[in-house]
Amino acid sequence: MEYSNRYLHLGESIDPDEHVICKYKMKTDLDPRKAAVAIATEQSTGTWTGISTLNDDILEKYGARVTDITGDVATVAFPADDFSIDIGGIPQVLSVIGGNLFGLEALKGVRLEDVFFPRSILDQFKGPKFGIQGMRDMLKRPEKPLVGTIVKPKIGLPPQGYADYIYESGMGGLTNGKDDETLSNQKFCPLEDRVVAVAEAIDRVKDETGHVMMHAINVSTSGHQILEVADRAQELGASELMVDVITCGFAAVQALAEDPSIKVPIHVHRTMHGAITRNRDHGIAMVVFSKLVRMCGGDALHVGTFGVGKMSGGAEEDLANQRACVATDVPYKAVMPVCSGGMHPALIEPLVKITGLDVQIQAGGGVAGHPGGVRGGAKAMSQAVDAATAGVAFKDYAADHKELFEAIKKWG
Ligand code: CAP
Ligand code: MG
Repeated sequence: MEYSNRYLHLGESIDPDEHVICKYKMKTDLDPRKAAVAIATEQSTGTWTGISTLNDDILEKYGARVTDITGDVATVAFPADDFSIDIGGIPQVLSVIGGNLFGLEALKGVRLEDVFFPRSILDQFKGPKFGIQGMRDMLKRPEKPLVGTIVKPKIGLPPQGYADYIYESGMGGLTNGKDDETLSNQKFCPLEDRVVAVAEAIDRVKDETGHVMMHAINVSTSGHQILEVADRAQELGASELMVDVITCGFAAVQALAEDPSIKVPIHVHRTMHGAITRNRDHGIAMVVFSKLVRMCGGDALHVGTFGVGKMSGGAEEDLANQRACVATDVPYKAVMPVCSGGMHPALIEPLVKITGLDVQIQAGGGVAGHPGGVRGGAKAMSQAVDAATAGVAFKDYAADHKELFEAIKKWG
């Protein structure tokens, strides 16, 4: 390999309005400058050897620049002109900042830790249509955390049994329901039948109690069908749509969010992200995906449970995701951060101390596993959220709230 030091610009100051700036954590036996140059070269104007077709003008205008190496983290700045958003979009962005570099022999491991986009690129995306405020308005829930469930078992229930679960959840005070990521259009629960039955259940809850709820129908599917499936679900009464961003792609989130006929929020699940984000020495940090989801228009996004639930992640990574959802330095509405995975009522007190109130907390097992059934679990979750909002200690609140008491007894 012949890597040219012409990509090395240590100490040079870079205009953040003209560049996409990436932080790469590197594991290498080489001089870290060589490893960083390998990234800058491969991902911009170069290849593994010097080439006669690369002139100074092209290198100067489009070559990436390694501007800093601190410890094992290299900063690489890509000129904004290296990117093509009108045609290309996030797939093209990812092929630059997160493409071939992961396979380079020069690096034993490399992790894209963070990315910063210039305004000229951010302005080419629309961000969420609803986001935190829009969802709160729709749910008539101005202040408290949203509280939801993932219907469990994740597969197997027929449409009516499924809708009964949502009815019980709504009667117990939950604001949100959602399909699990593996539920789609299986024979035991066809999507159209499920949408209709769930919409009826939500209407019944509203008629009987005035309580408003939404449920995200999983429309994750092949690219050529996703808009059609989403339109059909909405037409039949879906109040929210769910898409799996890693398996369907960022372009799928953007296609749904930017379709003018879609008038409901988009809940973004991230199944399979752990294959890319979990290894601290290789892959892409979730915060990068969180930023891209916001650009593409996801209204709610799974950010992890800050170390309290069942999935790996941890407070630091999850805080970065939460910040990416709500930061005010980008021209978009704030995304609702969703905490899911092993949650149950007794975990809400420590969670809300970290997250604050602008969050959607949801539990599958933590609702359906309650001794009082789904309604009991929903009530316990709602009580836990009420206590956390009021800043009352759970143990005290549980003294006169039976369902929360039972949840703490089982899981606390
Ligand atoms: C939660 C969940 C979600 C996870 C995924 C599940 O169910 O529906 O898919 O939250 O993790 O099937 O595990 P439980 P993440 O409440 O029963 O655990 O949000 O971190 O992507
Ligand atoms: Mg799930």
